[in-house]
Amino acid sequence: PSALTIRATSYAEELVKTAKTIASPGRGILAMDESNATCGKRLASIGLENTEANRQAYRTLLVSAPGLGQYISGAILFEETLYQSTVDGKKIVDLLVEQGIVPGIKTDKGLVPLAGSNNESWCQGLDGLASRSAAYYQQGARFAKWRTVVSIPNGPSALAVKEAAWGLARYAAISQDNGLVPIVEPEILLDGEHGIERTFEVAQKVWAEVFFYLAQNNVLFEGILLKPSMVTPGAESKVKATPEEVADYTLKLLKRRIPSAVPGIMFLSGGQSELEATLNLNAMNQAPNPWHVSFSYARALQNTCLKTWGGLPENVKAAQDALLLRAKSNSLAQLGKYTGEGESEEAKKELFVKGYSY
Ligand code: 5MM
Repeated sequence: PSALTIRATSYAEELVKTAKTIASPGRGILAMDESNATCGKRLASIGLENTEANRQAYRTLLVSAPGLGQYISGAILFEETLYQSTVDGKKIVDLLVEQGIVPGIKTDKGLVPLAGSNNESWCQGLDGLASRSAAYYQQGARFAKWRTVVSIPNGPSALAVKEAAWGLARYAAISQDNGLVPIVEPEILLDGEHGIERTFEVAQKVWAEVFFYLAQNNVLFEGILLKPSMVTPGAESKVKATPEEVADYTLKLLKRRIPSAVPGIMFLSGGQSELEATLNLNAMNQAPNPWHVSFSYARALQNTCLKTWGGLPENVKAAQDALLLRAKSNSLAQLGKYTGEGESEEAKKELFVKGYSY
């Protein structure tokens, strides 16, 4: 029997193939799965109303950027987008597949207060997840995303870490049973004044528990992707870290905690500026890694693009160029070949918002 039969899912071979396709050299993930509430905040920042038509116009702009698939291997969608068409009436999923981009779906139902904790959160969405995942697969999704958060200033309490890890593991097993490669995302929020050592300590705890419960739930490690936070000082720390320091700590964490069976590590940007996120990724790829170390950015891919668009049809091309520039820069960073040339002032702006909640 194949080694993959450890996971009793009929999708095992396909999961491994999907994960490998997403973790292919020079490519990463475009996270464009903002829930309607978050998308509303993004649209408000350029003076647009949060209507379905505006969300459709923006998502059409993103997925139809010419040649995007050269740098982007997967796009995470919110449920509305998975079932939506472009403004010209083409199914968004079909357009992604034509671009060589695997469609993905956010399956978590968002964060709510965790009773009994120190003002921490937990992530909802396990009820009905199997049938939702099966329906998303039918609709063309081949991978899923579940984002839960851990706060350093609020603890993290042992309870919050355990809940986050257990929820991710149950989600991962259910996703794999339904043909979706689960992206496992315990985001350690940037908030706080702590130094990089403290983030490192918390990240070690979190990932130890996540892998303990993934194993307990018989999750096939070859058929998952991770979406970790980079190990950095808290956003309000007086001490800043260089890309080399971030890379050292982050790689040390991965080496200690992440089995090499996992094909791809797709970092989130978490409020770093577009440039910082690219430089940090590039620093991590200066030497070969056991995994594909890449990106799954939302803000750090979309910020300049959104601002450039400003909701005006005549700016669509310039906005797509801005997206392609970020995608290409991060593609080069995935290969360790980014030089920082041709970057705008907008790309250097920090995107962190204190106490930010999606
Ligand atoms: C795109 O935003 C994602 C979904 O957020 P909400 O449903 O909570 O609105 C979010 O999970 C995102 O994919 C990750 O946080 C990574 O985004 P950043 O901006 O940190 O790279």
